[in-house]
Amino acid sequence: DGSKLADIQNYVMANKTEPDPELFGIAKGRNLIIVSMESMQGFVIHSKINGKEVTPFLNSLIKDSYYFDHFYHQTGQGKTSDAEFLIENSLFPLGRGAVFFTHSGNQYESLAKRLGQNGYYTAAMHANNKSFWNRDLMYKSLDYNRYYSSVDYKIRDGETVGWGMKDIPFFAQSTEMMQKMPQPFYTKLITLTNHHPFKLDPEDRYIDEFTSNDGTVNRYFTTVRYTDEALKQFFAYLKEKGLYENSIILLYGDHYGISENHNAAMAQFLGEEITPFKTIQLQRVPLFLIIPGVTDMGRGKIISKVSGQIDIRPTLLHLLGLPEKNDMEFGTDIFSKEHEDFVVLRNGSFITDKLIYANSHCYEKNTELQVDPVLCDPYKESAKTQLDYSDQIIYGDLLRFYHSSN
Ligand code: GP9
Ligand code: MN
Repeated sequence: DGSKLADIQNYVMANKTEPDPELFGIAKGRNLIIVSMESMQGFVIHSKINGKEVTPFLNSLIKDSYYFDHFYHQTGQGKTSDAEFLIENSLFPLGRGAVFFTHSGNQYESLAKRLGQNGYYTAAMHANNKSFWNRDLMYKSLDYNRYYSSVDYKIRDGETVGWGMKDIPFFAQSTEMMQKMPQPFYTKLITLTNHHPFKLDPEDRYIDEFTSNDGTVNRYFTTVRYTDEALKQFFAYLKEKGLYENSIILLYGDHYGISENHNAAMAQFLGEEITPFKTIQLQRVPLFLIIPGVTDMGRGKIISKVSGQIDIRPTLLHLLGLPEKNDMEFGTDIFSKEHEDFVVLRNGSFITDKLIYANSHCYEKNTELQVDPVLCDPYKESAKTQLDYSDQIIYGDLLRFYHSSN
C-alpha cells in the first residue's frame, strides 16, 4: 500500500495548480452555503415552455454570479450521493455501486472536515430519511457536526410531494435553522422536489408541462420551475435574515434528470437528434457561485472553462483562503490560470476544450463529427490514471496512511 500511495501522491502533486492570487482568500471567514439541486441539467437554463422561462430566477442570477456553462456531473450509480462525494473529497465515486454505502468507514479529508478544522460549524441539511444513501453513517466519516434530516423539519399538511418535503418549506425552515448556527458555518442543502417521477401539486405548477408522449419529460420542466421558485425564495430569506452578505453561495446540479431512455422526447424538445456526442453535452449541469459584494457588483461573469464536480473542493478552499497544496485530490481550482480544460466522467468518457471521447469514439466539438481516435489518445491515458488512482485510494482506504500538512 505504501508504494501505491507514493505513486498516487507523485501524480497528484505533479498536477497541482497555483490559485489565482486575486481570488485566493477573497471569501476568507465567510459562511459557505452549498445547494445540491436535484436532477438539474444545464439545458434548462434559458429554455422556455410556451414562451415562459423554465428557470427565470436562475437565468436572472447569472449576472450576479460566476456561472459555469461547461461544467459536468461525474456521478455513477450513487447519484446524489456521488455528487456529494465528489464535492467533499475531490475523488471520483466508484464505477459500480455507491461509495456512500460501500466505503462509509474509510478515512476522508472532506471539505467539511477541513472547514471544521478551521473554525467552521458544519451541517448537512436534507429533509429525507437520514439513512437514505447511508448518509447518517457517511456524514460521520465526512466529519459533519450535524445532519438535519426529515425528523428535524416540521412537515405540515400539503408540504410534501413525491419523495418528501417540498423545496419551498425546506428552504424556509433551513434558513431559520441556519440563523441559529454558530458562524462561520458550512451548510449543504439538498433539494428534492425535482426528482423523478417529477410529481407536483396543481398549486405548485408555475408553467405548463411540455407536450410529447413522454410524461416524464413533460413533467420535468414543471418541477425544475418549482425548484427555481424555491431558490428565488431562499435567496430572499437569506437576505432577510442577514445571512447573504457574509456568505458565499454555490449551487450545482447533481446529475441528469432525463436519462437516455427519453431521447425521443428530448429530441422533440431540443429540435435535434440526440447523438452520442449530444448525450455527453447533456451531462452538463449548472454551476453558480455567488460571492456577495463581488459577483453581484458587476464582477460576475460566464466562465466556459471545461470543469466538473471534482474541481469544486479545491476551488472553494482557495476562495476561502485555505491552501490545499498537499491534499490528495483529483480536481483543480477552476479559477487557476493553469486549470486544464479536461474533465473525466465516471464511465471513462472525457471532454476537453476541443474534443469529446465517448463510447470509444473521438469527436471534434466544433463539427460534432467523429475524428481520428488518435486525437483523443493523449487524454485517454490520463483519464484512466485518474480513475484508477482514485479507485485505489478508496478500495485501499489509503488516506489512513497519508498525512497532509497544509
Ligand atoms: C434522496 C435524494 C435523491 O435523499 O438525494 O436521490 P437520487 O435518487 O437522486 O440519488
Ligand atoms: Mn439526485
